[in-house]
Order: sequence, then structure tokens, then C-alpha cells
Amino acid sequence: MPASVTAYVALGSNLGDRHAHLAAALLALDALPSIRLVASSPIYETAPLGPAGQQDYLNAVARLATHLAPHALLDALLAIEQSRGRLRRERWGPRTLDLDLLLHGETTLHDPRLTLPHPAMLGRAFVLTPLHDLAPGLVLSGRTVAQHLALLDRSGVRPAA
Ligand code: A4P
Ligand code: MG
Repeated sequence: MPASVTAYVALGSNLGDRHAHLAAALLALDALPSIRLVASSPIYETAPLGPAGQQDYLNAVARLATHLAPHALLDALLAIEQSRGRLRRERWGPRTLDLDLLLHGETTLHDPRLTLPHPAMLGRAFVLTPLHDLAPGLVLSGRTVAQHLALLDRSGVRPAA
């Protein structure tokens, strides 16, 4: 079996029972034999990025230990999205559950299915705020997560009720 790596996954939901979707995703991840859920961040309620008129999102980040290679982990994330009724494919549109792979160990790759690290993560307070709760000192592109977060507008991100 390959060595275990640390991976970070961003969770987002802005349709239906948002808390239930995030809770189910964490349970589903931990239930896979090849994945262990090591930690999950607090949940934040966040102003939507993208088309107007969407409900606010709930966002969180999970730290996993996994033996899965990057594409196999992505397949697992997509399967969990489907199981929560993720049908809409409109870019940046509302979704019951969005699971983005932020980091897979030190892997960097770019192909038609997967880009690592996630290309948009450093500019998004709704990703970096929960990542900061789990890994403030993690260095990405020469800066810690805390330093990246300090550069962002956090006004749309607040702890969820
Ligand atoms: N893909 C490539 N790299 C990755 C990666 N590192 N992790 C591919 C996950 N997927 C990756 O994703 C489309 C394809 O991206 C996947 O099939 C995979 O092969 P998707 O989730 O089906 O499409 P999407 O999410 O609608 O598009 P996109 O561009 O990924 O949207 P984002 O960037 O995920 O943004 N506002 C708030 N406040 N909070 C949010 O969570 N999320 C979005 C979605 C918009 N606005 C938001 C939030
Ligand atoms: Mg996505």
C-alpha cells in the first residue's frame, strides 16, 4: 500500500439542508477504507462568489490522511457529491455539495481533470479562513496560510450559526 499523505478538501453547500450536506460529506469521507478524517474546521457562512441571487454558502475544510492517489481521491469526492444530489453543473451556480481537492501532500499537477494545488484557493477567504483554522503555518507559494489570508477581504465570511 502506498504511504499515507495529508490532503485538504474544501466543502461548500448553498442548496437544501446545507448543514446536513456538509455533515454527510464528512461521514462519507471517513467511511472510506482508504481515507481517515483527521480534522475538520468550524463551519462558516459566506457571501456567494458568482452569479447574483444565490443563497449564502456554508464552507468548511477537512484534513484527511489517505492512501489514494490524487485522481482516485478526486473520483471519491465526485462520487460523494453525486450521492448528495449534485445535479446542477452551471459554473459557479448553486450546489447541494461541492468538494474541491485543495492539496494532496506536495503534489503539483495540471491535467484536464485535476489541478493541484487548487488554482483558486489562495484568493478565496471562504477557503483560506477554514484552512487557517487547521493549518495556519502551512507554506504555499512562499507564504503561510495566515499571511495569504491577511491579504484578503474577510468581510463576507462569518461563523455559521
Ligand atoms: N477539477 C480540477 N481541479 C480540481 C480540484 N483541485 N478539485 C475539475 C476539484 N475539482 C477539480 O468542478 C469541475 C471540474 O473541475 C471537476 O469535474 C474536476 O475534474 P465542479 O465542482 O463540477 O464545477 P464547479 O465547482 O461548478 O466549477 P468551478 O470552476 O470548480 O467552481 P468553484 O471554483 O469550485 O466555485 N461562493 C462561496 N461563498 N463559497 C463557495 O464554496 N463555490 C463556488 C464554486 C462558487 N462560489 C462560491 C463557492
Ligand atoms: Mg468543485
